[in-house]
Amino acid sequence: MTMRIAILGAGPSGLAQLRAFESARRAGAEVPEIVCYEKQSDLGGMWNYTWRTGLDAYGEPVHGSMYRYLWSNGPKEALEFADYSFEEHFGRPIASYPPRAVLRDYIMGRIEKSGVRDQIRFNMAVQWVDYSEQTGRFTVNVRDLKKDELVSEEFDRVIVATGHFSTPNAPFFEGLECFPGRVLHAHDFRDACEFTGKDILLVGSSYSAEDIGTQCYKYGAKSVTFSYRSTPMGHDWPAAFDEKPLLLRVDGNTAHFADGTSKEVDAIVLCTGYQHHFPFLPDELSLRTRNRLYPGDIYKGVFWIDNPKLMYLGMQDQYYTFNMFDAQAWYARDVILGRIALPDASTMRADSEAWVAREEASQSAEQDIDFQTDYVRDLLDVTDYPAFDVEAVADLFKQWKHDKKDDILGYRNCSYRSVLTGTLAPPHHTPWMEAMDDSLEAFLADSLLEEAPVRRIA
Ligand code: FAD
Ligand code: NA7
Repeated sequence: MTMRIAILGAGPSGLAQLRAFESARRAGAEVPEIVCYEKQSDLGGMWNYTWRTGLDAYGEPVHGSMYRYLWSNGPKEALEFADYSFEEHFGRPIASYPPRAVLRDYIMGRIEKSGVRDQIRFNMAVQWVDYSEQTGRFTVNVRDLKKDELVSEEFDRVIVATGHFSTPNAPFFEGLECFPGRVLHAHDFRDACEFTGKDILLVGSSYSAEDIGTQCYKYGAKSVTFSYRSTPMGHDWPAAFDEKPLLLRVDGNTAHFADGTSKEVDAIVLCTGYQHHFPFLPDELSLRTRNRLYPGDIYKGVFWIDNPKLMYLGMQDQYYTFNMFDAQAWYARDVILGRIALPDASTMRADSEAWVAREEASQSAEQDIDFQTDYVRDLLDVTDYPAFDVEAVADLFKQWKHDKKDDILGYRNCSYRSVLTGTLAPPHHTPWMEAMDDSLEAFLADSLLEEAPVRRIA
């Protein structure tokens, strides 16, 4: 009987897995039967924008956390698929920090080219996964949202690719329940224009706080106050920005901070991160972790050690994204195809613990980047994923960190060199702070015609 594989989710990670098998099939391998379940009506995962918040049209939790006017927060050269360059997709070089619609188009392009769309069942929300010790197989129970019907199928392997930036971590602060303005989590943030002319408070000091705060400023917020728990971002902020220690309580419109200071604010955005949340998995199969570079209990960052027939993709905190998901997917594929043998459980656990210990010893962002680079390299070395210079990508990330430090509102105007094609990205025709239209058409218009100076060359 042909082996059957279920992929849960058709975001960049699930798509990487489909693409990995397709490339083996085209090279002549016999591949298993694959079914990818996706609860949205299209592929692309987080890169699909939805205006909805809360529940979707079928009563399922809305997956999307992306918002209007979102531009890539890292250089596109650092996430480029090694088997499909940006130049191949767009037919010419494009600037380094594209808006969401452009990255979505790129993700779509590779999938349309590889012809795997018919393996995805859309509007199918995975409800529950069981593993039977007797049969050695999984039963995957899925709600067909359009028909409002529960269907069950059996599989030999399950690959969880449902993402982990969708279920809010939303702490409580005294007085929030009586705050007279809007209180929302970053997951529900959609449009910065809502906060034009307002004083806003963002709790958190990581990517969401930084990006939502700068974006609200770009679209006219009067002031932006960040509240950090551990460390401030420490950028050279313009006068409208302020960084305060942890929020202690809210009294009417007044936010009180741990240093005894206070500030009147109109709205509060909790940029306090996300939970790894797998309501469709039993306890014994469920990954429990905070957002970190190397979650424990999974070998090679992929295989559930207690039952490696279950795999997870993309569960790490991410410098690397699309190409790391590819590296994981190619490795998972080769284990499934019997090309790579897994060691016994104690060896897998010892290996995973050594990575976790190394992550914990890391003391800087540069060391974190080197750590994830080594992880990606470790996976790439044993598969036929097209070779690319991961160490050069690490240099791009380090350059990006410096560029952000130099100019938090201007780093997206920088250009970087593709490690695949060697092409230095052209500058965008409009500086990011002035680029109000985030459509694909606006981004691509004239992008080759303007000869603005390149501010930095990686
Ligand atoms: P996702 O993209 O989240 O896809 C998971 C898929 O699983 C979704 O399609 C979802 O509908 C589906 N799913 C979930 N539950 C079920 C279920 N029960 N049944 C069926 N299907 C299900 N990365 C970058 O590289 N650059 C950026 O600029 C960037 N910006 C970001 C900004 C925001 C606000 C966020 C939240 C993330 C950002 N990321 C960025 C990271 C982003 O998460 C990854 O690029 C990528 O989308 C992760 O892919 P994934 O497939 O692992 O997860
Ligand atoms: P992250 O990167 O996981 O960061 C979460 C932030 O929230 C971080 O600054 C945390 O502070 C802070 N946090 C978490 N819990 C609390 C509480 N209880 N009180 C105060 N502050 C808290 O999530 P992001 O949403 O920023 O980024 C996730 C992805 O979305 C990322 O890939 C982006 O590209 C978009 P800490 O530093 O731990 O003290």
